[in-house]
Amino acid sequence: MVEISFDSGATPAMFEPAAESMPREERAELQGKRLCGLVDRLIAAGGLQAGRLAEAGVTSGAQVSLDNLAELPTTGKQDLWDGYPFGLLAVPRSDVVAVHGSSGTGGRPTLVSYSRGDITLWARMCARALAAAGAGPGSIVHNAYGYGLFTGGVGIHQGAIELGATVVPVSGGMTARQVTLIADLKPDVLTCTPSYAIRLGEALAEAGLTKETGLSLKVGVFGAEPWTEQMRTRIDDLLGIRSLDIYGLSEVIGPGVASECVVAADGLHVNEDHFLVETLDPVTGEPTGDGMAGELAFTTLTKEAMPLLRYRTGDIAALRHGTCECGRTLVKMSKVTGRKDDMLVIRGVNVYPSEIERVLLAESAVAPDYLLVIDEREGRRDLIACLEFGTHSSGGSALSEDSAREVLEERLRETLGLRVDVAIVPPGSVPRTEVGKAVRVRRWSGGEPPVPGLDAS
Ligand code: DLL
Repeated sequence: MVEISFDSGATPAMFEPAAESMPREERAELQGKRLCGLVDRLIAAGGLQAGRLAEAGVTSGAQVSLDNLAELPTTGKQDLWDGYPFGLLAVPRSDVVAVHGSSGTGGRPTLVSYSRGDITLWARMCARALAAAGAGPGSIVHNAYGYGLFTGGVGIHQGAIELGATVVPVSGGMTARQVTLIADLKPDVLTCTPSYAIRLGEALAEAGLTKETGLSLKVGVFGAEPWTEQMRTRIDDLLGIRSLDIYGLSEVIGPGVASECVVAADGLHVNEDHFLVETLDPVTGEPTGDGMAGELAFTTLTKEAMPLLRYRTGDIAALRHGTCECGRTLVKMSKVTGRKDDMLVIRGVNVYPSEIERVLLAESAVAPDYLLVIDEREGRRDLIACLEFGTHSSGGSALSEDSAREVLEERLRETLGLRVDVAIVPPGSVPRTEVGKAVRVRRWSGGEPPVPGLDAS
């Protein structure tokens, strides 16, 4: 792991130490009070969630507590779609100061409304995340998350300002310009998707900018899409930085729901004083225990415009309580290991793309960009992992292309109990992600292969 030294040489300061290191019992009391207040607000607002609470026999916040949380109704993405565009508001429409969201299926985005208070909360949560990464007043944050409806760019932007850092609002894409700005402004923090961090790392290396030649970056705060520990190692090597994970979703607030600290970097501290978190069995909806993987569900305790009760995210992770070396007492979530709806079923075997990524990127001869192709031509259902070979700068593997293919197919079979064909394609042919979230899986039902160089036979 890359050693990062901070100017002070000490553990980086928390942005809101009283809240982030609050004793667990004290926080539970605060959460309980906020939960009662939220339920009262939802009931007062009327609408879908009030209706569901009434069906569950809840007519006042005084009836609810953390102990009976699991008896309260849940919400889901369908509720947002049904209420599009301004459904689920708990404030007058005129109190909404911004909308953000994510691209949804069927062309309609999932839209989320923010009050002035929500925007302030969001900035504080992102400031917490940047401070946990070691940033502070004076840091320069190169923000290559996309700006727009997507919450990544604007969220980190506001957080950096709240922290007193200098933000460079470069947004995604136009990689050559990003390289120039990094060379000239010498940022210490990079914020973008992990797949774009790889793209940018390659472009910086091509321009001769590496740790050895004076690349200024120390730390990266990467999220918005799933990525594995193996991908983290690749990015750390490529950029000579410490990569940290940040998680969030528009429905809850955007980035800043949870993030890793640079001290431990072994899970994401959930800002649970504002976003009460549970893990639920994805099928039955029953809570799973500490350390058990389940679907993350969040209750937005303090959000004003569009508060949500037990919002089921579809993201799979595990929670772990305890006090971190950094001093935070906030519950930690594991990296997201998959999405309920991303699970591939190949010849009866269930597999998440991240499980395949873990096996592929453990082999240093393989470049970090890959694409999983589901070959559905003429009634087939085969999985092909398309990889580039030998373009990873710190490769160092003695394997030839043919032996790498054999070794990886064998490891995939052993680990997943599934035959995955490995196709080594020419350098540069796996599509790179310049803007937005990486696409790791494509279906191939006929015509041209989704990756040039993939044998169509
Ligand atoms: O992706 C918010 C965000 C922006 C998070 C920048 C981190 C950094 P949405 O576009 O609404 O919001 O997408 C939310 O992205 O439910 C997860 O499936 C996925 N996701 C977000 N962060 C991570 C992460 C933003 N660190 C959806 N690891 C979520 C894995 C992530 N998946």
